[in-house]
Amino acid sequence: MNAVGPKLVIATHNEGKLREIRALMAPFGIECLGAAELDLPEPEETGTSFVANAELKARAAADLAGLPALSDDSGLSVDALNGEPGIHSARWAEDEAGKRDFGHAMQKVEEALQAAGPESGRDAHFTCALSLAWPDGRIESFEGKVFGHLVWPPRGDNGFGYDPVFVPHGHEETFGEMEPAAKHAMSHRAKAFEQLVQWLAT
Ligand code: ITT
Repeated sequence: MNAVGPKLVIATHNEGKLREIRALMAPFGIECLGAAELDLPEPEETGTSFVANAELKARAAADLAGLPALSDDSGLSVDALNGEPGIHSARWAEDEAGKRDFGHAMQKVEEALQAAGPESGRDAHFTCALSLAWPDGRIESFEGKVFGHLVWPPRGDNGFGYDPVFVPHGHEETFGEMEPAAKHAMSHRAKAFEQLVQWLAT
């Protein structure tokens, strides 16, 4: 049995992710500390994959806090845009001053899709890489994906980021319209989390 408790750093500065990871962790009775609570800096994401970026965030937090740390690197990949924004999903939302606006990011994705033309389709998927790092150097990573299509205009105020334009396959509501529990039952984050939990149980 692999163990992480009793305290785990959730190595993210994104409140939407923190809320979802806390909900997924709730049944396990582990005290979750957010990176902001511990005043941890945001490391520069220099990796070229979701897993590489998740690993550098988890490693930095575990080393600084001296506690096990769980990080999340995630994003939206659009088929017609050769997988962009992908690992650059947060950057697509930044204005010239570096402030994030996901209304702006969704608009940019829509404009790029329109430019690609209708024959390119509107298929997209979310990916989530979760990495769990320990202060002693151990690190484990897990990846989950959810496939669907993009709609326009954005719909719903739940979730965060690109949720209002993403409809998972087999559903009609966007992640922004779904109740949080419905998103947690099928999301990229939930799928990565399932693998993490299975690994913890081995
Ligand atoms: P941390 O690095 O501090 O965790 P971040 O927001 O910078 O926070 P990422 O680099 O992983 O995180 O950026 C991924 C972006 O992709 C994120 O800002 C979201 O807007 C978007 N994203 C990730 N998961 C999402 C989800 O479940 N629903 C909607 N958008 C999501």
